[in-house]
Amino acid sequence: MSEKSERIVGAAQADSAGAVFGEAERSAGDVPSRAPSPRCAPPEALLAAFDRKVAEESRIEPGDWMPDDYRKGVLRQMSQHAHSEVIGMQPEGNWITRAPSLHRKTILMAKVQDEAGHGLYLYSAAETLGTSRDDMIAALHAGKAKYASIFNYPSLTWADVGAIGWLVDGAAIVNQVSLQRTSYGPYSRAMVRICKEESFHQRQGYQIMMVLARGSAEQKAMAQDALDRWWWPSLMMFGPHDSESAHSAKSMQWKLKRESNDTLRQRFVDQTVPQADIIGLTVPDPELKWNEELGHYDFGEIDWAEFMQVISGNGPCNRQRLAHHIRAKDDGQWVRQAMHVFEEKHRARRQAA
Ligand code: FAQ
Repeated sequence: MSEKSERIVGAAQADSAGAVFGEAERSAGDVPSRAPSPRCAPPEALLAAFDRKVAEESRIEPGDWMPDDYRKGVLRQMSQHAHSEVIGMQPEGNWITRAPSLHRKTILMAKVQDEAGHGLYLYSAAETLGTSRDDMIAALHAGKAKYASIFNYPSLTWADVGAIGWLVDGAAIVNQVSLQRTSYGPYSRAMVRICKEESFHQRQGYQIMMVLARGSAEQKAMAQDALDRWWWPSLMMFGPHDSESAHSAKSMQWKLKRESNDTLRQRFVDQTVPQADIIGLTVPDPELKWNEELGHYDFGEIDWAEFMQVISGNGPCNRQRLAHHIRAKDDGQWVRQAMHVFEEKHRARRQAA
């Protein structure tokens, strides 16, 4: 653990989660218990207290005792989530200079900035677990930490910006609404705010698609082509089938995950297919069919070989996405240095006064 990480663990343990997101971020029913953890209690008692908190739907807070595997599990998921938000800026960022009007450009810029903000909340929330943002980013750059597979597909046309908002943000919300009840306090509070913004993102994407679908034959074809290319990768966002999901059993037991990959994927399909119908677009799945008995859509099998390729670093844009992130970090190094020097200068002045 780096010196900076150790400082962060110390701060997180000594301080409350309110210091991470501020008191204003908490809802009335979401106030963490501030009773100090009985750190000198025997391990079985600590584990029993942790299990009880999880069972009674209390949030686990940064200063609370938690099993090491839980800490690692939350950190893995939160850091991957943070990386997804930030890498996810690239496909849409690609269209900021080419948006079809000033109005669309300002909306898209605000949306992409929101994603940066989501990354920042999540990195801050993850830092409460005793690692630094620098360490998390180093793991991303070394290929040790993943980010959502969807962002390794190219955004080829303006309709792709619509499809990303409609489908990718749409899938993200379905997942994140359930994560508002995740057991780790800072993560669940970050999700409340993020969901509000993602919901706006989803609508703006759908509205782009609606306008294109109502437009000329060429515009409608562009919208259909975007749906054709983004549909299956959106379904992959929910991860492997429950039967193949390495982390689900533990994560569900800890209430880190509240609903399974397949349950969330089905919910996304059920809510999105009627939206496609309304704007006259066709979901590219010949096996898609309403199942009256189950009250759900049946749908075709995902290409899992493609999914595995993408999450192993071999998707269409994996290398480009990481190279861009590394370049942007290097290019911003002088800004971070200048900020540290400025901070030091002011601290020295305050101390001298
Ligand atoms: N892509 O055992 P499971 C957004 C990996 S935010 C890449 O089922 P788990 C906003 C998984 O990490 C989108 N890797 O894993 C936005 C694990 O590998 P590991 C991000 C994936 O964690 C919109 C292995 O496969 N949202 O889009 C994927 O229980 C527009 C085994 O899988 C979140 O991160 C995948 N799709 O379930 C931004 C939500 N699926 O770690 C910009 C939080 C699985 O052992 C523009 N995360 N893997 O090396 C979660 O809910 C979960 O982590 C899942 C995966 C559901 C993603």
